[in-house]
Amino acid sequence: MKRVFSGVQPSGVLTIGNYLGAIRNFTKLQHEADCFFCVVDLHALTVPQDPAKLRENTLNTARLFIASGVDPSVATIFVQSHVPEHAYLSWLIECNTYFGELRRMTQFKDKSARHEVVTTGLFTYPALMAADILLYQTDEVPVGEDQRQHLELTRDVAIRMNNRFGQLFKVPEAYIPPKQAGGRIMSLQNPLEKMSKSSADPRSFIALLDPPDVIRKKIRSAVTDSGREIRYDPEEKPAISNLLVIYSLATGESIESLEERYAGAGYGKFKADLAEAVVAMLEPIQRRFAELSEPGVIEEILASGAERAEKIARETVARVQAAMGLAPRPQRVKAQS
Ligand code: AQP
Repeated sequence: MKRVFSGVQPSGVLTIGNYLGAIRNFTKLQHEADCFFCVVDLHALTVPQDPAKLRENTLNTARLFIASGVDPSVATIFVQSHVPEHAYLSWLIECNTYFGELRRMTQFKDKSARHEVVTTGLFTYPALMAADILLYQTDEVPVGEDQRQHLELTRDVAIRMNNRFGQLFKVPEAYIPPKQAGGRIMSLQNPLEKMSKSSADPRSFIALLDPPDVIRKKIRSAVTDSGREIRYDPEEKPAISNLLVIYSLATGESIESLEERYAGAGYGKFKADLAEAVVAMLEPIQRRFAELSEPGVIEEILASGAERAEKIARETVARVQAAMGLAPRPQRVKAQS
């Protein structure tokens, strides 16, 4: 059975971008692969976080996986920092990754431009992501388009280390939906930027836990393009194209059919109907999320997920340690006096 790994940062409340780009695909893949879905809290630390909020977002991200349809009796759900091998393998990978490779990463360029203080963790983030994936001998990684470059780097480093030290890792493939299928959902306030859960402007994203009235308000105030025509044309009409993609994914109706149905209708009617479609898509997720908030439920799932993940992670780390020449830790033979 093929193995799948994907991670989501608890750097805020998940958005419909995270859901349509990645998590919705988790629910499909879980029935055909051995899946590991991880809340990557160590990645979130690469930019400043409020500790109490980070703890809350970590548990809520795991709850949202399940509320979105990931079944913990089928897939392994766990928190990255509960399996210390992630940070350990990251160091071994950093020692095989080149400065120039990391400097080329566009996510580093974007995020470092947005923060006054830039940590080395933000710079080496792709090495930790490579460790996450390679620890589990992963075949496939379901992610949004923004992670393509990091995936390419993961593959390059895996091939390099396999050539140098012998077969250590499976070389993973990316599983990225095309743009029209949710691979890149854009901000509601600037359709040239992707939707992000940590954006300073909450009107730019729809969080999976936004109440219906907030969703309606955010969609009403979403920017539109000049003209009144509702047409999919990402070059000329990036804002409406983004809203059409969201509408199509929320309802299953094709973009062509939506274009026909709203020909001449104007933006007001289109946005009002879109808002109801998004409210309806999120209603079952929000209902299940509330049920999962009972104390102890998510903790039990995460404890068993970490146990399962740890077993595989330890096997990979032991293999890499030996191949790279790290001396095994000796066992004491003499009894202590
Ligand atoms: N706008 C998006 N459209 C489609 N997919 C997206 N993803 C993120 N944004 C979009 C995918 O969601 C998964 C989890 O992402 P992440 O939490 O690891 O970090 P990110 O890619 O940096 O997502 P955010 O929401 O923009 O987080 P912040 O604001 O903290 O940087 C990934 O598979 C990602 O591709």
